Amino acid sequence: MLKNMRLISYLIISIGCSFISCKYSVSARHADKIDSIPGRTWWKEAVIYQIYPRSFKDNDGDGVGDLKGIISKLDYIKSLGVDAVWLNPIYQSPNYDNGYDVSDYYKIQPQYGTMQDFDSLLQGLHERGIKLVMDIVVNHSSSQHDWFKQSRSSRTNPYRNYYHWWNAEKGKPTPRYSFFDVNNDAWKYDTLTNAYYLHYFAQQQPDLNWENSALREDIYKMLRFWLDKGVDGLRMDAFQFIAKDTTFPPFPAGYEKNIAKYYGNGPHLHDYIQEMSKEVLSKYPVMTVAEGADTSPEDAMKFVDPARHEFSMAYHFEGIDYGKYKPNYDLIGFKKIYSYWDSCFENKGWLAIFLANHDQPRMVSHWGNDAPQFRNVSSKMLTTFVMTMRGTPYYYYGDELGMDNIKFDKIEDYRDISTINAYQHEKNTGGDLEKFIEDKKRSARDNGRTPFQWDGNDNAGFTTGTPWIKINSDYKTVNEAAEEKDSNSVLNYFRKIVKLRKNNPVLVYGKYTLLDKDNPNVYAYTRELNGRKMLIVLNFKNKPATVNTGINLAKATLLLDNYSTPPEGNSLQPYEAVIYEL
Ligand code: TEU
Repeated sequence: MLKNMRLISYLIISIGCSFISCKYSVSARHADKIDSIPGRTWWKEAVIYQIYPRSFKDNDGDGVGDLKGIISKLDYIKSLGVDAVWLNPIYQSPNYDNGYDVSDYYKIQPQYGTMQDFDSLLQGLHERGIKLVMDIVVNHSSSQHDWFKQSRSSRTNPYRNYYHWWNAEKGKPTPRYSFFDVNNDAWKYDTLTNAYYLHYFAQQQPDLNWENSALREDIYKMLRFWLDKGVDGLRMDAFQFIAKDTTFPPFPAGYEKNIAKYYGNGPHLHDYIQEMSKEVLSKYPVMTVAEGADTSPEDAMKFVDPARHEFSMAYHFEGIDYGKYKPNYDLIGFKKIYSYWDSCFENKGWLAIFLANHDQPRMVSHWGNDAPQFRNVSSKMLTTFVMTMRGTPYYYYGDELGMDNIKFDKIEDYRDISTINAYQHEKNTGGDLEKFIEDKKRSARDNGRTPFQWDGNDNAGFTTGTPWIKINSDYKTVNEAAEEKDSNSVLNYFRKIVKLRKNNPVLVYGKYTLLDKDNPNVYAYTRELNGRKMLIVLNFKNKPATVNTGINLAKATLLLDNYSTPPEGNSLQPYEAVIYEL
């Protein structure tokens, strides 16, 4: 049945060929011998669409997105052709870090709706053949979680060891850096029991103590609860940090510049993951993706080497952190990173491919060009990159419209605890606040968290109330309704390339080879599988560029181009993206 459906869709694409610039069809003689591919699974072939629930669609007019809002847009999600939705946390939370501070793992955040809404959402997705990936945040909980309330109440409380405490009579604990703390101090003194507790993130996010087997059992129980509901995937938040050396040895000066190295991969990390896998994950047909395997390919491989029975895939941060939001990053270095990581995972293991998520500024502003004349074309070019690399594409809501950074010019507009506390830190330490605000226009997480732009009406059709965060003023032109009507829109390009990827396993499993590696403007590579070969050329610059792949294109078939006129020879227009079948 599945095979027939694949064949039918293959034929439809071969015959109908509805690409914008599709000059020729994908020839049936090149049909990939997909059944002979070892290790095939749905999550390698999937395109995963990430929804930030606070900002997707508000159904009840309180200015905050909700589950009913998502339910009302299920047909839109289906129309994208994506296979799975990853939802950022929707559990009960006081929302200091927008849901990444969970106060009850078994309840739905009331602003988002009820458990019944959740069940309807899951059912609605499944009815449309779309899977659901939940965010699992267990490096820390909220300080309002009952475990923490108990833990802090007395030194002898049974939940005391659910968290990391340092009794003050031992003196001050060895310094640990906190990502979101105003003073960057990860130890918070609590008078109640004269002790410090550890929080790698905000004060309101105390770190859970994975060294305690009772805590681990509670986490496994919680995972079973969601998996029993039929959830298909789990995104394991900040997972490289869960295991700690509880003697808290001192780190060398400057350790905070490489947190992953010192905090990541603590003792027993992989024992815990293997235990979790044995107790829970192996008993369900579930996909798992580890966030933050961000030290080295060797460390990342430990999470996903199939022989180790840990997670399905991981995402690395070396690509996303590259250049740290500098206006002009060096493309040669960018290519080197992606090529190196691909080579390390060529024979086993699997990676995610992404250029944006809720912790990042908008893809087009960060990696492309959001000036009006380049926004569309560079969005499409970046989308082409994500959809033609080896690895599972994770695609962030709104990028399919070409949504860009909002670039707030005052701190009062920000909602993100990391930006607000960093600003306060800057202020307290006499930093340059103007520069801070300028930098944040490029780098702040809130740039990527503004409401989805559904139409050109009030509040972009996101809410009838007052939105929890400002809406990007470009919504009059950049919105779903307008882009639906334009066959040349970023949105319709996204749909086409999703289809192209899904109908051509060479783009999923094919060997990746970098070409013209020293070209500072163009990223060119081939993907090859079972006699099929595709060439992808991407001009990452705002000016014309040439590429030298050494491939004679006379017999090549142009499959997709983000310009309406095909490239002439080896010349590419600004941000041009072309896919050929060779
Ligand atoms: O992020 C974990 C993580 O590694 C962050 O330090 C990330 O590098 C940082 O947010 C960049 O500014 C996860 C979530 O994705 C993030 O939204 C949460 O705030 C964080 O965990 C705490 O739960």
